[in-house]
Amino acid sequence: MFITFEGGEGSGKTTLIRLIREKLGRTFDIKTTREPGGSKVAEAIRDVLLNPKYEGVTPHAEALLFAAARAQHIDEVILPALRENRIVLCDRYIDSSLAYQGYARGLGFDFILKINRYATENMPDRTFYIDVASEVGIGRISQRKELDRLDQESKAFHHKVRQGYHEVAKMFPDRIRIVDGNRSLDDLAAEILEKIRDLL
Ligand code: Z5A
Repeated sequence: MFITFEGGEGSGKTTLIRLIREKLGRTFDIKTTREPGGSKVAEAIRDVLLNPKYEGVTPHAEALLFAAARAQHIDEVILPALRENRIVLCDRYIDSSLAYQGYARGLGFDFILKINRYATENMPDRTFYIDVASEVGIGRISQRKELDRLDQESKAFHHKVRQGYHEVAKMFPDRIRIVDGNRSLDDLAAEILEKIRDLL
């Protein structure tokens, strides 16, 4: 079972994955991972993508680098874990590329789907999109960490990302579940856990 978590910055994905892992890990063998990154090579690509010192990355290069990191991550980490019958919980995957590069950057969904077809043919079994207003999410993380190159984008960009996710959810209604992120993390984890248990 390959499950992904999507959302804007500060939507709570990282914390939710940790909470769900704690609970599900009592019964199942869980592998948690993230994008961009998850393996040595993909983490190196992550640095190029997110470190503000690489401010000249063009939109097309950005989209291709995310896809390259994904190609490495899926072959090296996700597929081996699935072959061992582990449940993979992944923080972001292809829907991030659709919402950020396809929609907010304006490269288009077709372009993103096309380049990602070279990266992987594997789609998640289920995706939870944690929906919160972009100002809420950015407000949460700005107190916590140094903002990376994409965090530093304009408010308008982050607002578009959210709109993009809603368009992506319409494209994949069987796979993507929209979860209202304006609740406590414990409530959110309980709801998602119940949905995962139904699936299992
Ligand atoms: N990106 C892309 O453009 N294209 C792609 O294909 C891919 C990624 C794969 C990765 O950033 C960046 O790459 C990301 C998209 C882009 N860019 N931006 N901007 P990252 O991995 O560094 O960060 P992130 O994925 O955006 O996650 P995050 O900022 O760390 O947030 P989070 O994981 O969703 O949330 P969290 O760490 O669990 O929570 C953040 C804080 O909010 C924390 O203090 C929590 O306690 C608090 N929080 C969260 N939810 C709640 C609720 N419900 N109540 C109260 N407090 C909460």
